[in-house]
Amino acid sequence: MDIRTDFDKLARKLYGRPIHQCTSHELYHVLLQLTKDQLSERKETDGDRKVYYISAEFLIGKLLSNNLINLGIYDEVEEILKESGKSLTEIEDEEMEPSLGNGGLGRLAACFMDSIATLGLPGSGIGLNYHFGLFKQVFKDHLQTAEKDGWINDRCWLNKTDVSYDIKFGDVTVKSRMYDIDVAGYEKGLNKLHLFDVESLDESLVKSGIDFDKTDVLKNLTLFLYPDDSDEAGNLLRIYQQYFMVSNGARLIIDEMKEKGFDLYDLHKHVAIQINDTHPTMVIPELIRILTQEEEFTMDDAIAVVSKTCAYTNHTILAEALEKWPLAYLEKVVPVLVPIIKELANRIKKQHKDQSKVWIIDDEKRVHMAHIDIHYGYSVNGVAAIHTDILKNTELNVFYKLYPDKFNNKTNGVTFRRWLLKCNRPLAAFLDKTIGTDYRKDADKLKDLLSRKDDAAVLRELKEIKKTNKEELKRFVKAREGIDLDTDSIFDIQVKRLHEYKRQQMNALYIIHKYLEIKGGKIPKRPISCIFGAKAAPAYVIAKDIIHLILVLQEIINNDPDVNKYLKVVMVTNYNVTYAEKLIPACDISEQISLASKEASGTSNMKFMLNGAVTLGTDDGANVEIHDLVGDDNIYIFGADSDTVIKHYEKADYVSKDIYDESEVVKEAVDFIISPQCLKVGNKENLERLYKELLNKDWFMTLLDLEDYIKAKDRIFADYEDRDKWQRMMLVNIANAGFFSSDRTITEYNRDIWKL
Ligand code: 26Q
Repeated sequence: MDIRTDFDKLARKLYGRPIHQCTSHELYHVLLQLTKDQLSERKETDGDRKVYYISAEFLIGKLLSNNLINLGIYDEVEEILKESGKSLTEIEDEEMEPSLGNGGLGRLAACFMDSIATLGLPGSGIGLNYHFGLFKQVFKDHLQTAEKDGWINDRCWLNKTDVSYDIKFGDVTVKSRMYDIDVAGYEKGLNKLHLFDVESLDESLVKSGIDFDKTDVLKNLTLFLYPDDSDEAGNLLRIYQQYFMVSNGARLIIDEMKEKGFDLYDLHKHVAIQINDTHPTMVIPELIRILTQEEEFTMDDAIAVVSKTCAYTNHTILAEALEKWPLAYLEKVVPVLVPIIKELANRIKKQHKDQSKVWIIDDEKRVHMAHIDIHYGYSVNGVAAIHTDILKNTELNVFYKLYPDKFNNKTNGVTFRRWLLKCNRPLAAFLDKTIGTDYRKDADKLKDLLSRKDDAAVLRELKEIKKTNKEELKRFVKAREGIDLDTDSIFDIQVKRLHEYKRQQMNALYIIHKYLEIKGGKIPKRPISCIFGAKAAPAYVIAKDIIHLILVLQEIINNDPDVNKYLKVVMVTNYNVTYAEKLIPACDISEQISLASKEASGTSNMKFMLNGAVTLGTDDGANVEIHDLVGDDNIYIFGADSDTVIKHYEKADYVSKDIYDESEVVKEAVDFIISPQCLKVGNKENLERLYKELLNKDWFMTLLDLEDYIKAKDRIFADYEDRDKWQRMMLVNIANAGFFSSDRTITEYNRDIWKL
């Protein structure tokens, strides 16, 4: 097949013009069609045993470039466009980003789909077709505001199917429709992401911002990703969404079993269902319900089969993030599941009479979704070594004692197609030239780079690539934010959801410290650019206050002529996958500073490492494994370790005010939050609330690690000046990143859990 001919033919067919006369907008449409045609020529990977990855989030990001890479036609298309005076980057700007996820968990699901396809495994994703993904973030008066972020139009990747089900809720029956997105593997393989939608949806319900009438599920069920869960209506809608997702999924799975002529008693032999966090947990009672009520299974048989089919992944130890739904909510939304859930709960209660910690329904009549997964699933996995250890030894210890064999670790990974080949073309080209192209399919081959760690030419080239990527980011940030970055400065980047445990506030306190130092005449050797990207949940008050503080600092520092030559602060607007693809390749210092024990894994830490940034982090999540791989000399670790932190929580002996009183450095930084300078630019209410939070509560122990953080950060900035040493650190990080390929992760899921 000849891409050039097809491309040109399609342009003439759709627009009556050759490629060079089409606009970028038109060319996007042509390329979308061309790519869809190419995808339709691949046969879906099939087999007698298949995994269904059910997830409330698939943060897929833009797909055009990624598909071109995986289809092996990226270079050719780029060349053809170049000849017509166009660039693929320009055309990519025309694509809307589907933000169908909040952060790590959703992006992980997208990386996993890419790897499942690439490894040639039979598997489908099952999720929801939100019409508006995560809100679009806009800053007004140094505060975050939220707007709707639509992505569905006649030029998107969705393909309508003829699969449709009637989904019955307590009060209403909703007709579903399945849409598919093709997921191409690298060079070969094709799998499907099935996204279920509501036929009767009404987008016009959304008035201003992200507010909408939450009462009529027929019209709003798939309108938004996780609507506000701060009120009862929001919580109920979330349960409607979850049941809608799993009921459609369960029906699809059973239909596919029947179509292939398999006996439903053999469900566990042909199907593995991976439950991504507790959001899809209701698939367990729903399958049991269908088997007992529609397929004449006994309760014992249904439970036995389903328990051998479902596997659960845990992504957090934060108690507040573990779903516990009031039984009354379930009675209202899904009354048909309640008798099943009660039956499942009773069996456990009978077996473990005096161990109420493992019960499914607690004294307050709340249903612990994770407990359903653990008792009635065959595998429980954490997402990084330390996280799984904490689950086993602390958080889920009672369950671990009951079912030691169910527990296993699967350290997260990221797809190198998007997070290297696509987002960092210069680095990929350099690797091709230096170690050959084998690493593209076998990420461990990146280790071959280690033999070149003293090769001056290689190190110089790495430095130049970083510089090129910084220039690229500089252009992007200038266009988006109107802020000038100095590409000779150190790019210090923290991008992730805003959460107190991730401690963006600690980074902000460092910036205050540095600002005051510079004001006092202590000038850094090299300018520093502190870059943030983060969205706060609309109902998370303190998180929004932290964004406010960072925006206030941005205003003060960037406009202070004494300081802005040496220090800049940028909080990028609407951080998303597209922005990540620009930021990560340009980064020098990767900020991974969560309170030890709290970040289950992190995945941006892996992407940064792969792109030649050096980690500044706590021994938490996958940082621990990065540390093991690169050794003490190629990472900067600071702060209290997880055992110390866990002990503080057990003893309840952490008092932030004591640290504030004892340390002049800490006091000075914290006080600045409510200084006249900040209050002149920002709001008293937001700044005072944050100040008081840090002094009187500081649940995630910011002040505990602040001094050590300042020391580590000054050390890393000093080391940056030894340019040879720094470039060698970059190289060692890239060379050791192979372990974090999601191909490795999926190979392990398959070896230990799915056995496809
Ligand atoms: C729960 C109840 C009600 C409303 C919302 C939620 C909810 C929504 C999203 C709970 C959790 C999430 C997302 C969690 C998440 O992204 N966790 C991250 O998962 C990554 C992949 O495993 C890890 O790398 C991160 O450490 C973890 O924070």
